[in-house]
Amino acid sequence: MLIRRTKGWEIPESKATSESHFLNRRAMVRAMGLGAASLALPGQLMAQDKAADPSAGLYPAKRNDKYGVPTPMTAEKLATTYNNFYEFGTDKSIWRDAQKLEVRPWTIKVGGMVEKPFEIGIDDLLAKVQLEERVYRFRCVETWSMIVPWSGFPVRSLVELCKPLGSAKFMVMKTLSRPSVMREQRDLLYPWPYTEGLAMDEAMNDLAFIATGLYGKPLPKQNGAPLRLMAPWKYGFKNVKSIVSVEFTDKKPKTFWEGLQSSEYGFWANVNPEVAHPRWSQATEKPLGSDQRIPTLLYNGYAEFVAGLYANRKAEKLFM
Ligand SMILES: Nc1nc2c(c(=O)[nH]1)N[C@H]1C(S)=C(S)[C@@H](COP(=O)(O)O)O[C@H]1N2
Ligand SMILES: [Mo]
Repeated sequence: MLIRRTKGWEIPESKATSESHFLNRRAMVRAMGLGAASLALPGQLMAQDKAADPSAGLYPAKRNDKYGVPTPMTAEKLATTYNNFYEFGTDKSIWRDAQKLEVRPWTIKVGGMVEKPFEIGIDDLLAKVQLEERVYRFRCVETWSMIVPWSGFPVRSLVELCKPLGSAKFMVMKTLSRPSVMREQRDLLYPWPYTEGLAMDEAMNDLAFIATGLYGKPLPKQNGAPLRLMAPWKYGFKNVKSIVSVEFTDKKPKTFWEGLQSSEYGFWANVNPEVAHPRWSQATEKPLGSDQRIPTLLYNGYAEFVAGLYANRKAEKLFM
């Protein structure tokens, strides 16, 4: 029954409403029925946030180009006004609703198979890590893609702070529960909170990143402030936003998408152009802002860094 509900993710992006719709500000304002008093542009809203955000001074961070600097960069306005964040709604234009999310104070709870469970505030966490900027390719399972500069720190730095037991096999991350502003969380047919995870060797891989910034500024709320996962060799849905819980376990976690539709979305979710989604091809992708589709790359172009992780996992469904 769940799987028969028609939602945005059930159709490939190419068949969904064209994103130009979301970029026409007048159309957007009209569609949202906003009055003149609330005609703020994304840029203005973000400038206000920056003033209020105690971490604003940490950005921009020094760029690390070790994993390449793919081009062309996606326009900031596109990456920050075309989003998937189902807690706020099932269409791509949730950026404005997401501004209601308060990201201070923000506490991350660390537990499960660790030496000692603890909680840490986001600004204390930011003080303990070395921020850097990485320009990564990003590929949504719906076949749209982007190239954006994330700021943040390696997942490995977070793992080291958490001190998991040697017997832990997976790292599980969950999004905030706050139905008062994350209105879709009132719909109990979804397996909230949004849950994702990595195997420990994936979490320790150089490429696995926690993003806390975007385009040289603190992460916009719609992109998952104040911290979200960024594993660029996997489909976009792995990259859980607005994390409040990090747990270590020896059992493979059941993720949000597996809970919704396990025949189509699995745990590993590595990008592979040769393995089609049950309802559409993954061979090509449409960069945000472009009319032309381009070929999708194995592991989203990051095979040299991550293919080795899967050498002994060939029996698993690595590409869904
Ligand atoms: N909590 C949460 N995290 C999430 C999602 C979501 O709906 N909720 N959507 C995922 C999907 S499907 C994609 S493609 C990316 C989109 O990230 P972006 O909006 O920053 O481009 O976030 C991922 N992380
Ligand atoms: Mo996605």
